[in-house]
Amino acid sequence: MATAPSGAGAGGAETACGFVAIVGAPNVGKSTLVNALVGRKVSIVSPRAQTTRTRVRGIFAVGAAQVVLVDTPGVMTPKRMLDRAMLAAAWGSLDDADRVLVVIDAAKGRDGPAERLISRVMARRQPACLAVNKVDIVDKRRLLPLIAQVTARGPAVFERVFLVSARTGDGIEDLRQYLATGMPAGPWLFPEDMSTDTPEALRAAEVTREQVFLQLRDEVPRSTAVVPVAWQRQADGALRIEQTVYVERMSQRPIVIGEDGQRLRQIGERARGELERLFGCRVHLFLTVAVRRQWPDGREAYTWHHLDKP
Ligand SMILES: Nc1nc2c(ncn2[C@@H]2O[C@H](COP(=O)(O)OP(=O)(O)OP(=O)(O)O)[C@@H](O)[C@H]2O)c(=O)[nH]1
Ligand SMILES: [Mg+2]
Repeated sequence: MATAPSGAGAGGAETACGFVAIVGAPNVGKSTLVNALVGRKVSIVSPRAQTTRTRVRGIFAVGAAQVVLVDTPGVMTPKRMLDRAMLAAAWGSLDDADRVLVVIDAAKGRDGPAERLISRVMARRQPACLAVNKVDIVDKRRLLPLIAQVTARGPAVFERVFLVSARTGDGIEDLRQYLATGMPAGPWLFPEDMSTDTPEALRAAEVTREQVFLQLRDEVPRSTAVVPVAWQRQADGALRIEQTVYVERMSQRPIVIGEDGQRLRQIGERARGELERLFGCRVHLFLTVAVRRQWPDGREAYTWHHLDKP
């Protein structure tokens, strides 16, 4: 029988721990779902596709079972080197996974991208389940035909199908319980109070990147990056955080900065508010906007925030 690190596992029961890889097309709500399952925001969310760039782990426990969710970039046809790195991150996550959770958008059903994804997952013959997300935006009368459609290839495709709304929380508890029950016996890999293993400086940079996407939408390319520069705890307990927002072209710099610096101030203000909630202290955030040419095809662009396995 496996032993848990001290504090892990409830009531002395045999502990379990495992990885669940979350895969799906861009924008189906994978990161929102991870946040809903964890109960905290660990992965950033935006209305535009390809928000998640690397694997992001979200951790939760039910009873004696710890579940490590691996949020991944949306699976798409690669066009640039950044895409290929993102794709490798998505598919690579399946190698370590005890279970795969495929996510599709209820409004789209099994469209072309979903179909291709499901075929690839099936070919791997790993235990997989399906979450049909965003059921809140679908007419209830369409749900039954939708289940029939998604399970059309026979019961062997997915062990279970869940209809969920990561936004409203509908169906999330069932999915949590199910994922926890399927974890293999073994010690917990992370401390009980840990909800992600992303280092704080990177989480902070992601919060700013989320604001860039939320406020500028398609005005800046999705390759726009935010990089941590400095991180300092001050004597009064406040955090002093410096970050650089990298855009691809000189012409995009004024878009991020805005007239009289208005846009950048807005981005900084909102990010700061979120960071203060996240870290529970006062935050002083300093943002610089810089241009990095050839970003999308330069390796440097994404290797800096690649997270190693624990
Ligand atoms: N109505 C509704 N919207 C949702 C739901 N889940 C996510 N969304 C929205 O869908 C959009 C994309 O959500 P994300 O969680 O960033 O999607 P993702 O699959 O992680 O996207 P990528 O990281 O780009 O692959 C955001 O605007 C979310 O607010 C849901 O259950 N219902
Ligand atoms: Mg995402």
